[in-house]
Parts: sequence; structure tokens; C-alpha cells
Amino acid sequence: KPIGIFDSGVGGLSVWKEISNLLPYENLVYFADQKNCPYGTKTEKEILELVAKVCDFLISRECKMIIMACNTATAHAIQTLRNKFPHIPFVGMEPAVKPAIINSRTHKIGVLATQATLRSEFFKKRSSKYLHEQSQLFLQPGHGLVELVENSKASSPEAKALLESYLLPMINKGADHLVLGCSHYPFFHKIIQEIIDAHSSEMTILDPAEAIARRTKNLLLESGNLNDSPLPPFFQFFTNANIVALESFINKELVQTKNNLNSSY
Ligand code: DGN
Repeated sequence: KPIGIFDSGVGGLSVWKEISNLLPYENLVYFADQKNCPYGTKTEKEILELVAKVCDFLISRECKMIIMACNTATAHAIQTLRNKFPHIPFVGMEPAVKPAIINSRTHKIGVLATQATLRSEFFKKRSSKYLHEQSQLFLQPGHGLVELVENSKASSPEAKALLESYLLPMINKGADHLVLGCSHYPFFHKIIQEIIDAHSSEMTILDPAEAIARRTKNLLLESGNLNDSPLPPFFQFFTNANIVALESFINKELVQTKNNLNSSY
């Protein structure tokens, strides 16, 4: 049985990549809810309805586990979905505030995430748990960033200018960790690093994707559901928008790191 992975769009492919690296024999079904992207500007009720529909679809494809490769969906829907499908293990995303706080020397941390993630109770509760007196979080909504990735403009001058406007204030205030709180943002990794270097900052970028892959592996091991038969896995990709655009994104971003991509769309 496959693992189901989804996001509002292509962002969750940053998580897909880590999961397929760590769990090379697992079959993976990916769903991009691109017709409804972005989730970040929607209400809690809307997000919940959309996420429930996607999970119905993944369960209809016989997925043994569901990875919500979307911080916004996790923040607003994971608890309800866990209650609705108690037999399915869910793995969610959350901004890596804990490791940032543990490792920060300046105690100043930037969090770049969607508006919906930053205003959620889920985020507020989780992040305040790890804060201590000295720590300071700079919360920066990444307006417009998801759309740039979806439109294959993650390396454009437009992306660089927007990211600069979001990151320079926190760099100037002395943040030494940047938490990427949206699965679309790792596609900006190179530009973000360039901005950091250009301003002689030593801010460390934290992306939770690898930790999500490790968590997935542990859950599969614990439940005896890990697929270790060394047959080539199948990878399926679904979207409710433009399949050609999704296919070309995958070919550009994933195939260069995985040349045996055995996939269907
Ligand atoms: N990749 C989603 C996340 O991690 O929050 C983006 C949500 C959206 O569609 N704006």
C-alpha cells in the first residue's frame, strides 16, 4: 500500500523528495490541490473542507498513511482529520521553532509562513511551548511567495526582491535562525542563502522536511508497515488543475535528483 502525500500545490514535493530518499521502497501517491491554491488566505472552515476532500481521495487510493505536507492544512485540520479517520496515521508539518530556539545564540528567530499558519491556535500553542524569557520570534507572513513557486518563478528577480523585503528586517534585528514554515519555501533556498550571504549574516535556514521523513519512517517501523521489499516503487502524481504544468515542475525539480523516477501522472 502507498503513502499518501498532499499539499495545496507543488510545495509538498519538497517533503516528497526527502521521503523518497529516506524510504526508497515505498510507493508514493502525491496530490496537489492546485485548483484551490493558495490555502493561506482561506478561512479555517474552508481549509478543513478542502483537506477532508483530499484525504477522502487518498484513502480511496488505499493509502496506508497520510502526510500533510502543508503547514497551513496541518494547523487547521489535522486534529479533525485524525478524529474522522482513526485507523489512518497522519503526519503533519509544523514550523521548526523548537530546534531554532535550542540552537539560537542571539535568541532571535525569524519565522516565514503563510498568514493562516501564523494566526492559527496550533502554531501559537506549539511555538509558545518552547519560548523562554529572552527569545524573540519575528513572524513574517510570506504574502505572494506560494504563487511564485506555483508559477515556476522561484528563481526570478521578483522572488528575490520580495524575499529581501521580508528577510532584511529580521537580519538587521539580529535573527540567527530562519524557520521555513511553509513547504513551498524550500524552493527558494538558494535565493534566501544568497540574501543572507550578501548581508554578511550567519542566519541558518531550517526546513523541517527531513525531520518529517524520519518521523514517517519511525511510524512505519513501529506499526510494522515499512515496505522493505526491494522492488522499484511506483510514484503517482495527481492534480485537479493543469497536469502538464505539474509534470514539468516535477521533471525540473525532482528528476535531476532522482533519475530513476518511475512515475505516472
Ligand atoms: N505549502 C503550504 C504550507 O506549507 O503552508 C502552502 C499553503 C498555501 O497554499 N498557501
